[in-house]
Amino acid sequence: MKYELYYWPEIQGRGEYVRLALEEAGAGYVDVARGPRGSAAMMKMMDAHTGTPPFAPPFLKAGKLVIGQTANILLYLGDRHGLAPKTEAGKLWVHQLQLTITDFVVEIHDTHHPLGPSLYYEDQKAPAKKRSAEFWDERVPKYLGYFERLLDDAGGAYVTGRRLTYVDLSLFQIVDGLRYAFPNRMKAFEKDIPGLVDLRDRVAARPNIKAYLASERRIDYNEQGIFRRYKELDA
Ligand SMILES: N[C@@H](CCC(=O)N[C@@H](CS)C(=O)NCC(=O)O)C(=O)O
Repeated sequence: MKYELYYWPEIQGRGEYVRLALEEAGAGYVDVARGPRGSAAMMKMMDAHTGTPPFAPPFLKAGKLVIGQTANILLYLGDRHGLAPKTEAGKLWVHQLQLTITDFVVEIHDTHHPLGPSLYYEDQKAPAKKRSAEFWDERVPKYLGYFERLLDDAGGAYVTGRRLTYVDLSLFQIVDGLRYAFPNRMKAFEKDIPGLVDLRDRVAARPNIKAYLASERRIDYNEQGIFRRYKELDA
């Protein structure tokens, strides 16, 4: 079965967590909105009055299933492609971790859009600066400190131990994205998360991920996505 991924064509955004899982699994997929008339097809799926229309991208079409919400998509793919533990407790655990990453992604987004996603960044620069300072003083140490501790406690190469899960792929994206958006802050902070930095490199070196990162399928970071580089926020 060839999956259809629906996500905004110009950004990594939340679609990237799904792309990384599909790429690691070596699964066949089409990034629909990046193809001709793909964005219109994506809108049509969201406007549907039958089935399970998603509220927002990313969503994945897998045969007859249409699955929305990043963590929900990963729950599905993790099970089918060996990117999650097999036990119920293990599945719930990695899903819980992914939902925590989902919360963190919202906070990353809110560093540049603290007043709301519909307003221009230029109209919320001062609050964004304040929010970014709080983000780095309080939230990054709390979230990444948590994942660093889990990694340490697991005693293996990955967050749940010896085997890679989709959570490790997402943590790769988090560390990599923060490096892009906040190079100065990350430079100073990385000494506090040596395990996560190693994890980022370990994931980047996996053959399928390495090939993906070097391919045109990997969209470059830019100032439309979740991770945006604004010098004034990286003081
Ligand atoms: N909780 C959802 C959030 C989905 C979401 O916010 N998608 C963004 C793009 S990254 C979007 O297009 N949102 C449209 C909107 O909120 O109106 C997830 O994790 O997938």
